[in-house]
Amino acid sequence: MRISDAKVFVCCPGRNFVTLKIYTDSGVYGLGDGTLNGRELAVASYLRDHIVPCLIGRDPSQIEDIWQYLYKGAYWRKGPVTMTAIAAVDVALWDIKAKALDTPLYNLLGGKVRDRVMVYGHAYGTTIEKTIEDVNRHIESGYVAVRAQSAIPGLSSTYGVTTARAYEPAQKGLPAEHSWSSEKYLAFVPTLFEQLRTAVGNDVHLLHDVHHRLTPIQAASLGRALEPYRLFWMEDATTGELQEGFRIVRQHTTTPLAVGEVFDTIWDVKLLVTEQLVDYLRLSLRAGGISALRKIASFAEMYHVQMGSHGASDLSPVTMGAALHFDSAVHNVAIQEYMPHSKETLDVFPRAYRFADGYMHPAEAPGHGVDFDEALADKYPYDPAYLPVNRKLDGTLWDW
Ligand code: EZ4
Ligand code: CO
Repeated sequence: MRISDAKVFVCCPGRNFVTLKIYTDSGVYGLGDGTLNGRELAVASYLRDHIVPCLIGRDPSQIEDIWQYLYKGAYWRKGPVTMTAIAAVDVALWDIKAKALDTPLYNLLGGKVRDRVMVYGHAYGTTIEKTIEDVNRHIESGYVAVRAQSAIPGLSSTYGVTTARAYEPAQKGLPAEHSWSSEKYLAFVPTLFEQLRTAVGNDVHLLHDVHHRLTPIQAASLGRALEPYRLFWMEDATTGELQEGFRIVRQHTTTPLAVGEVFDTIWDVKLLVTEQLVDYLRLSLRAGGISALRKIASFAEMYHVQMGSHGASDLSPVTMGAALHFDSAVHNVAIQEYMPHSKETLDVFPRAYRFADGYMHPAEAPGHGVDFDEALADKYPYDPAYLPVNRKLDGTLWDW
């Protein structure tokens, strides 16, 4: 079998997605997701202009060799654009191999180690009361794990909180500006979780995302203050570029720590894993695809670190569909983030995975089980949108 062609599609069924379709001379095709929220066209060009010409004529069964060829062969390694583009190719090739062998993708990864994949949903509210109501709504619809974010009193906007029915991190047009105060945030969040834990009891996993907005010592202090409420994890408590920063957080708190949705390679987690500074890695298939994430998971497994992949709705259903095969087959996967896609998005990506009672079930169809309706996608042209930036109250650009 040979790769005969590959095409890149950019569409916006409610939000922007980049989709790679690899065709073979046997008629089997594979689909990969090349979406990098807010930087979509950079990946589309990387794929179209630099990768697709190198793929034509190759044997699609040689997934590892093609991965190495694209990673090492570029000379310029790592980085979100490169790794997202490699991920799109890698996932499409795994899809082709599983379809060619007429089996669900999880079978090629060692087979199922669990019946279903625990997911966590996103609850949010403009007040503590509304946040508790939203967490309860999630519990009523079956979720066993819920992330809770609440507007911070005294701040005009908070990332992760909206009054809209569905939360979308990117906004049309140029980047919005949010305001930030670590002091107001630190004074508020323990009260949120105190009331939340009292309201929902002990049977549900509660999670929280700090979005990298605290310094290591502030993160340490928040982790300690949240200990009585027994979080499943505190996510992105501080920025991850300096892996040593997590030593400070870890030294001071037993609240479990998760990090990594913005990481691209195994190198980004080396110290975090070998020093056991975090409990969960949040890299998604965007970080180099199934071939890369398997290695990261095996490395983490040696150090009692588990996986809990990023699963926001700005990754396309192709990533979710493929991730569920990875999640079903990899032993040290603990949980998967799940932000449901809009109806417009789901119509463009017919799929065979499903959500039931707080858990996701991978497709049982051959491949990863997610398809792409090109004609429908054509009706939704690219529409620029950006993630917001975040400034402290004095105007200093801050982390998020
Ligand atoms: O901010 O996917 O844990 N989930 C998150 C997401 C990310 C977005 C960025 O594109 O933090 O909402
Ligand atoms: Co996050």
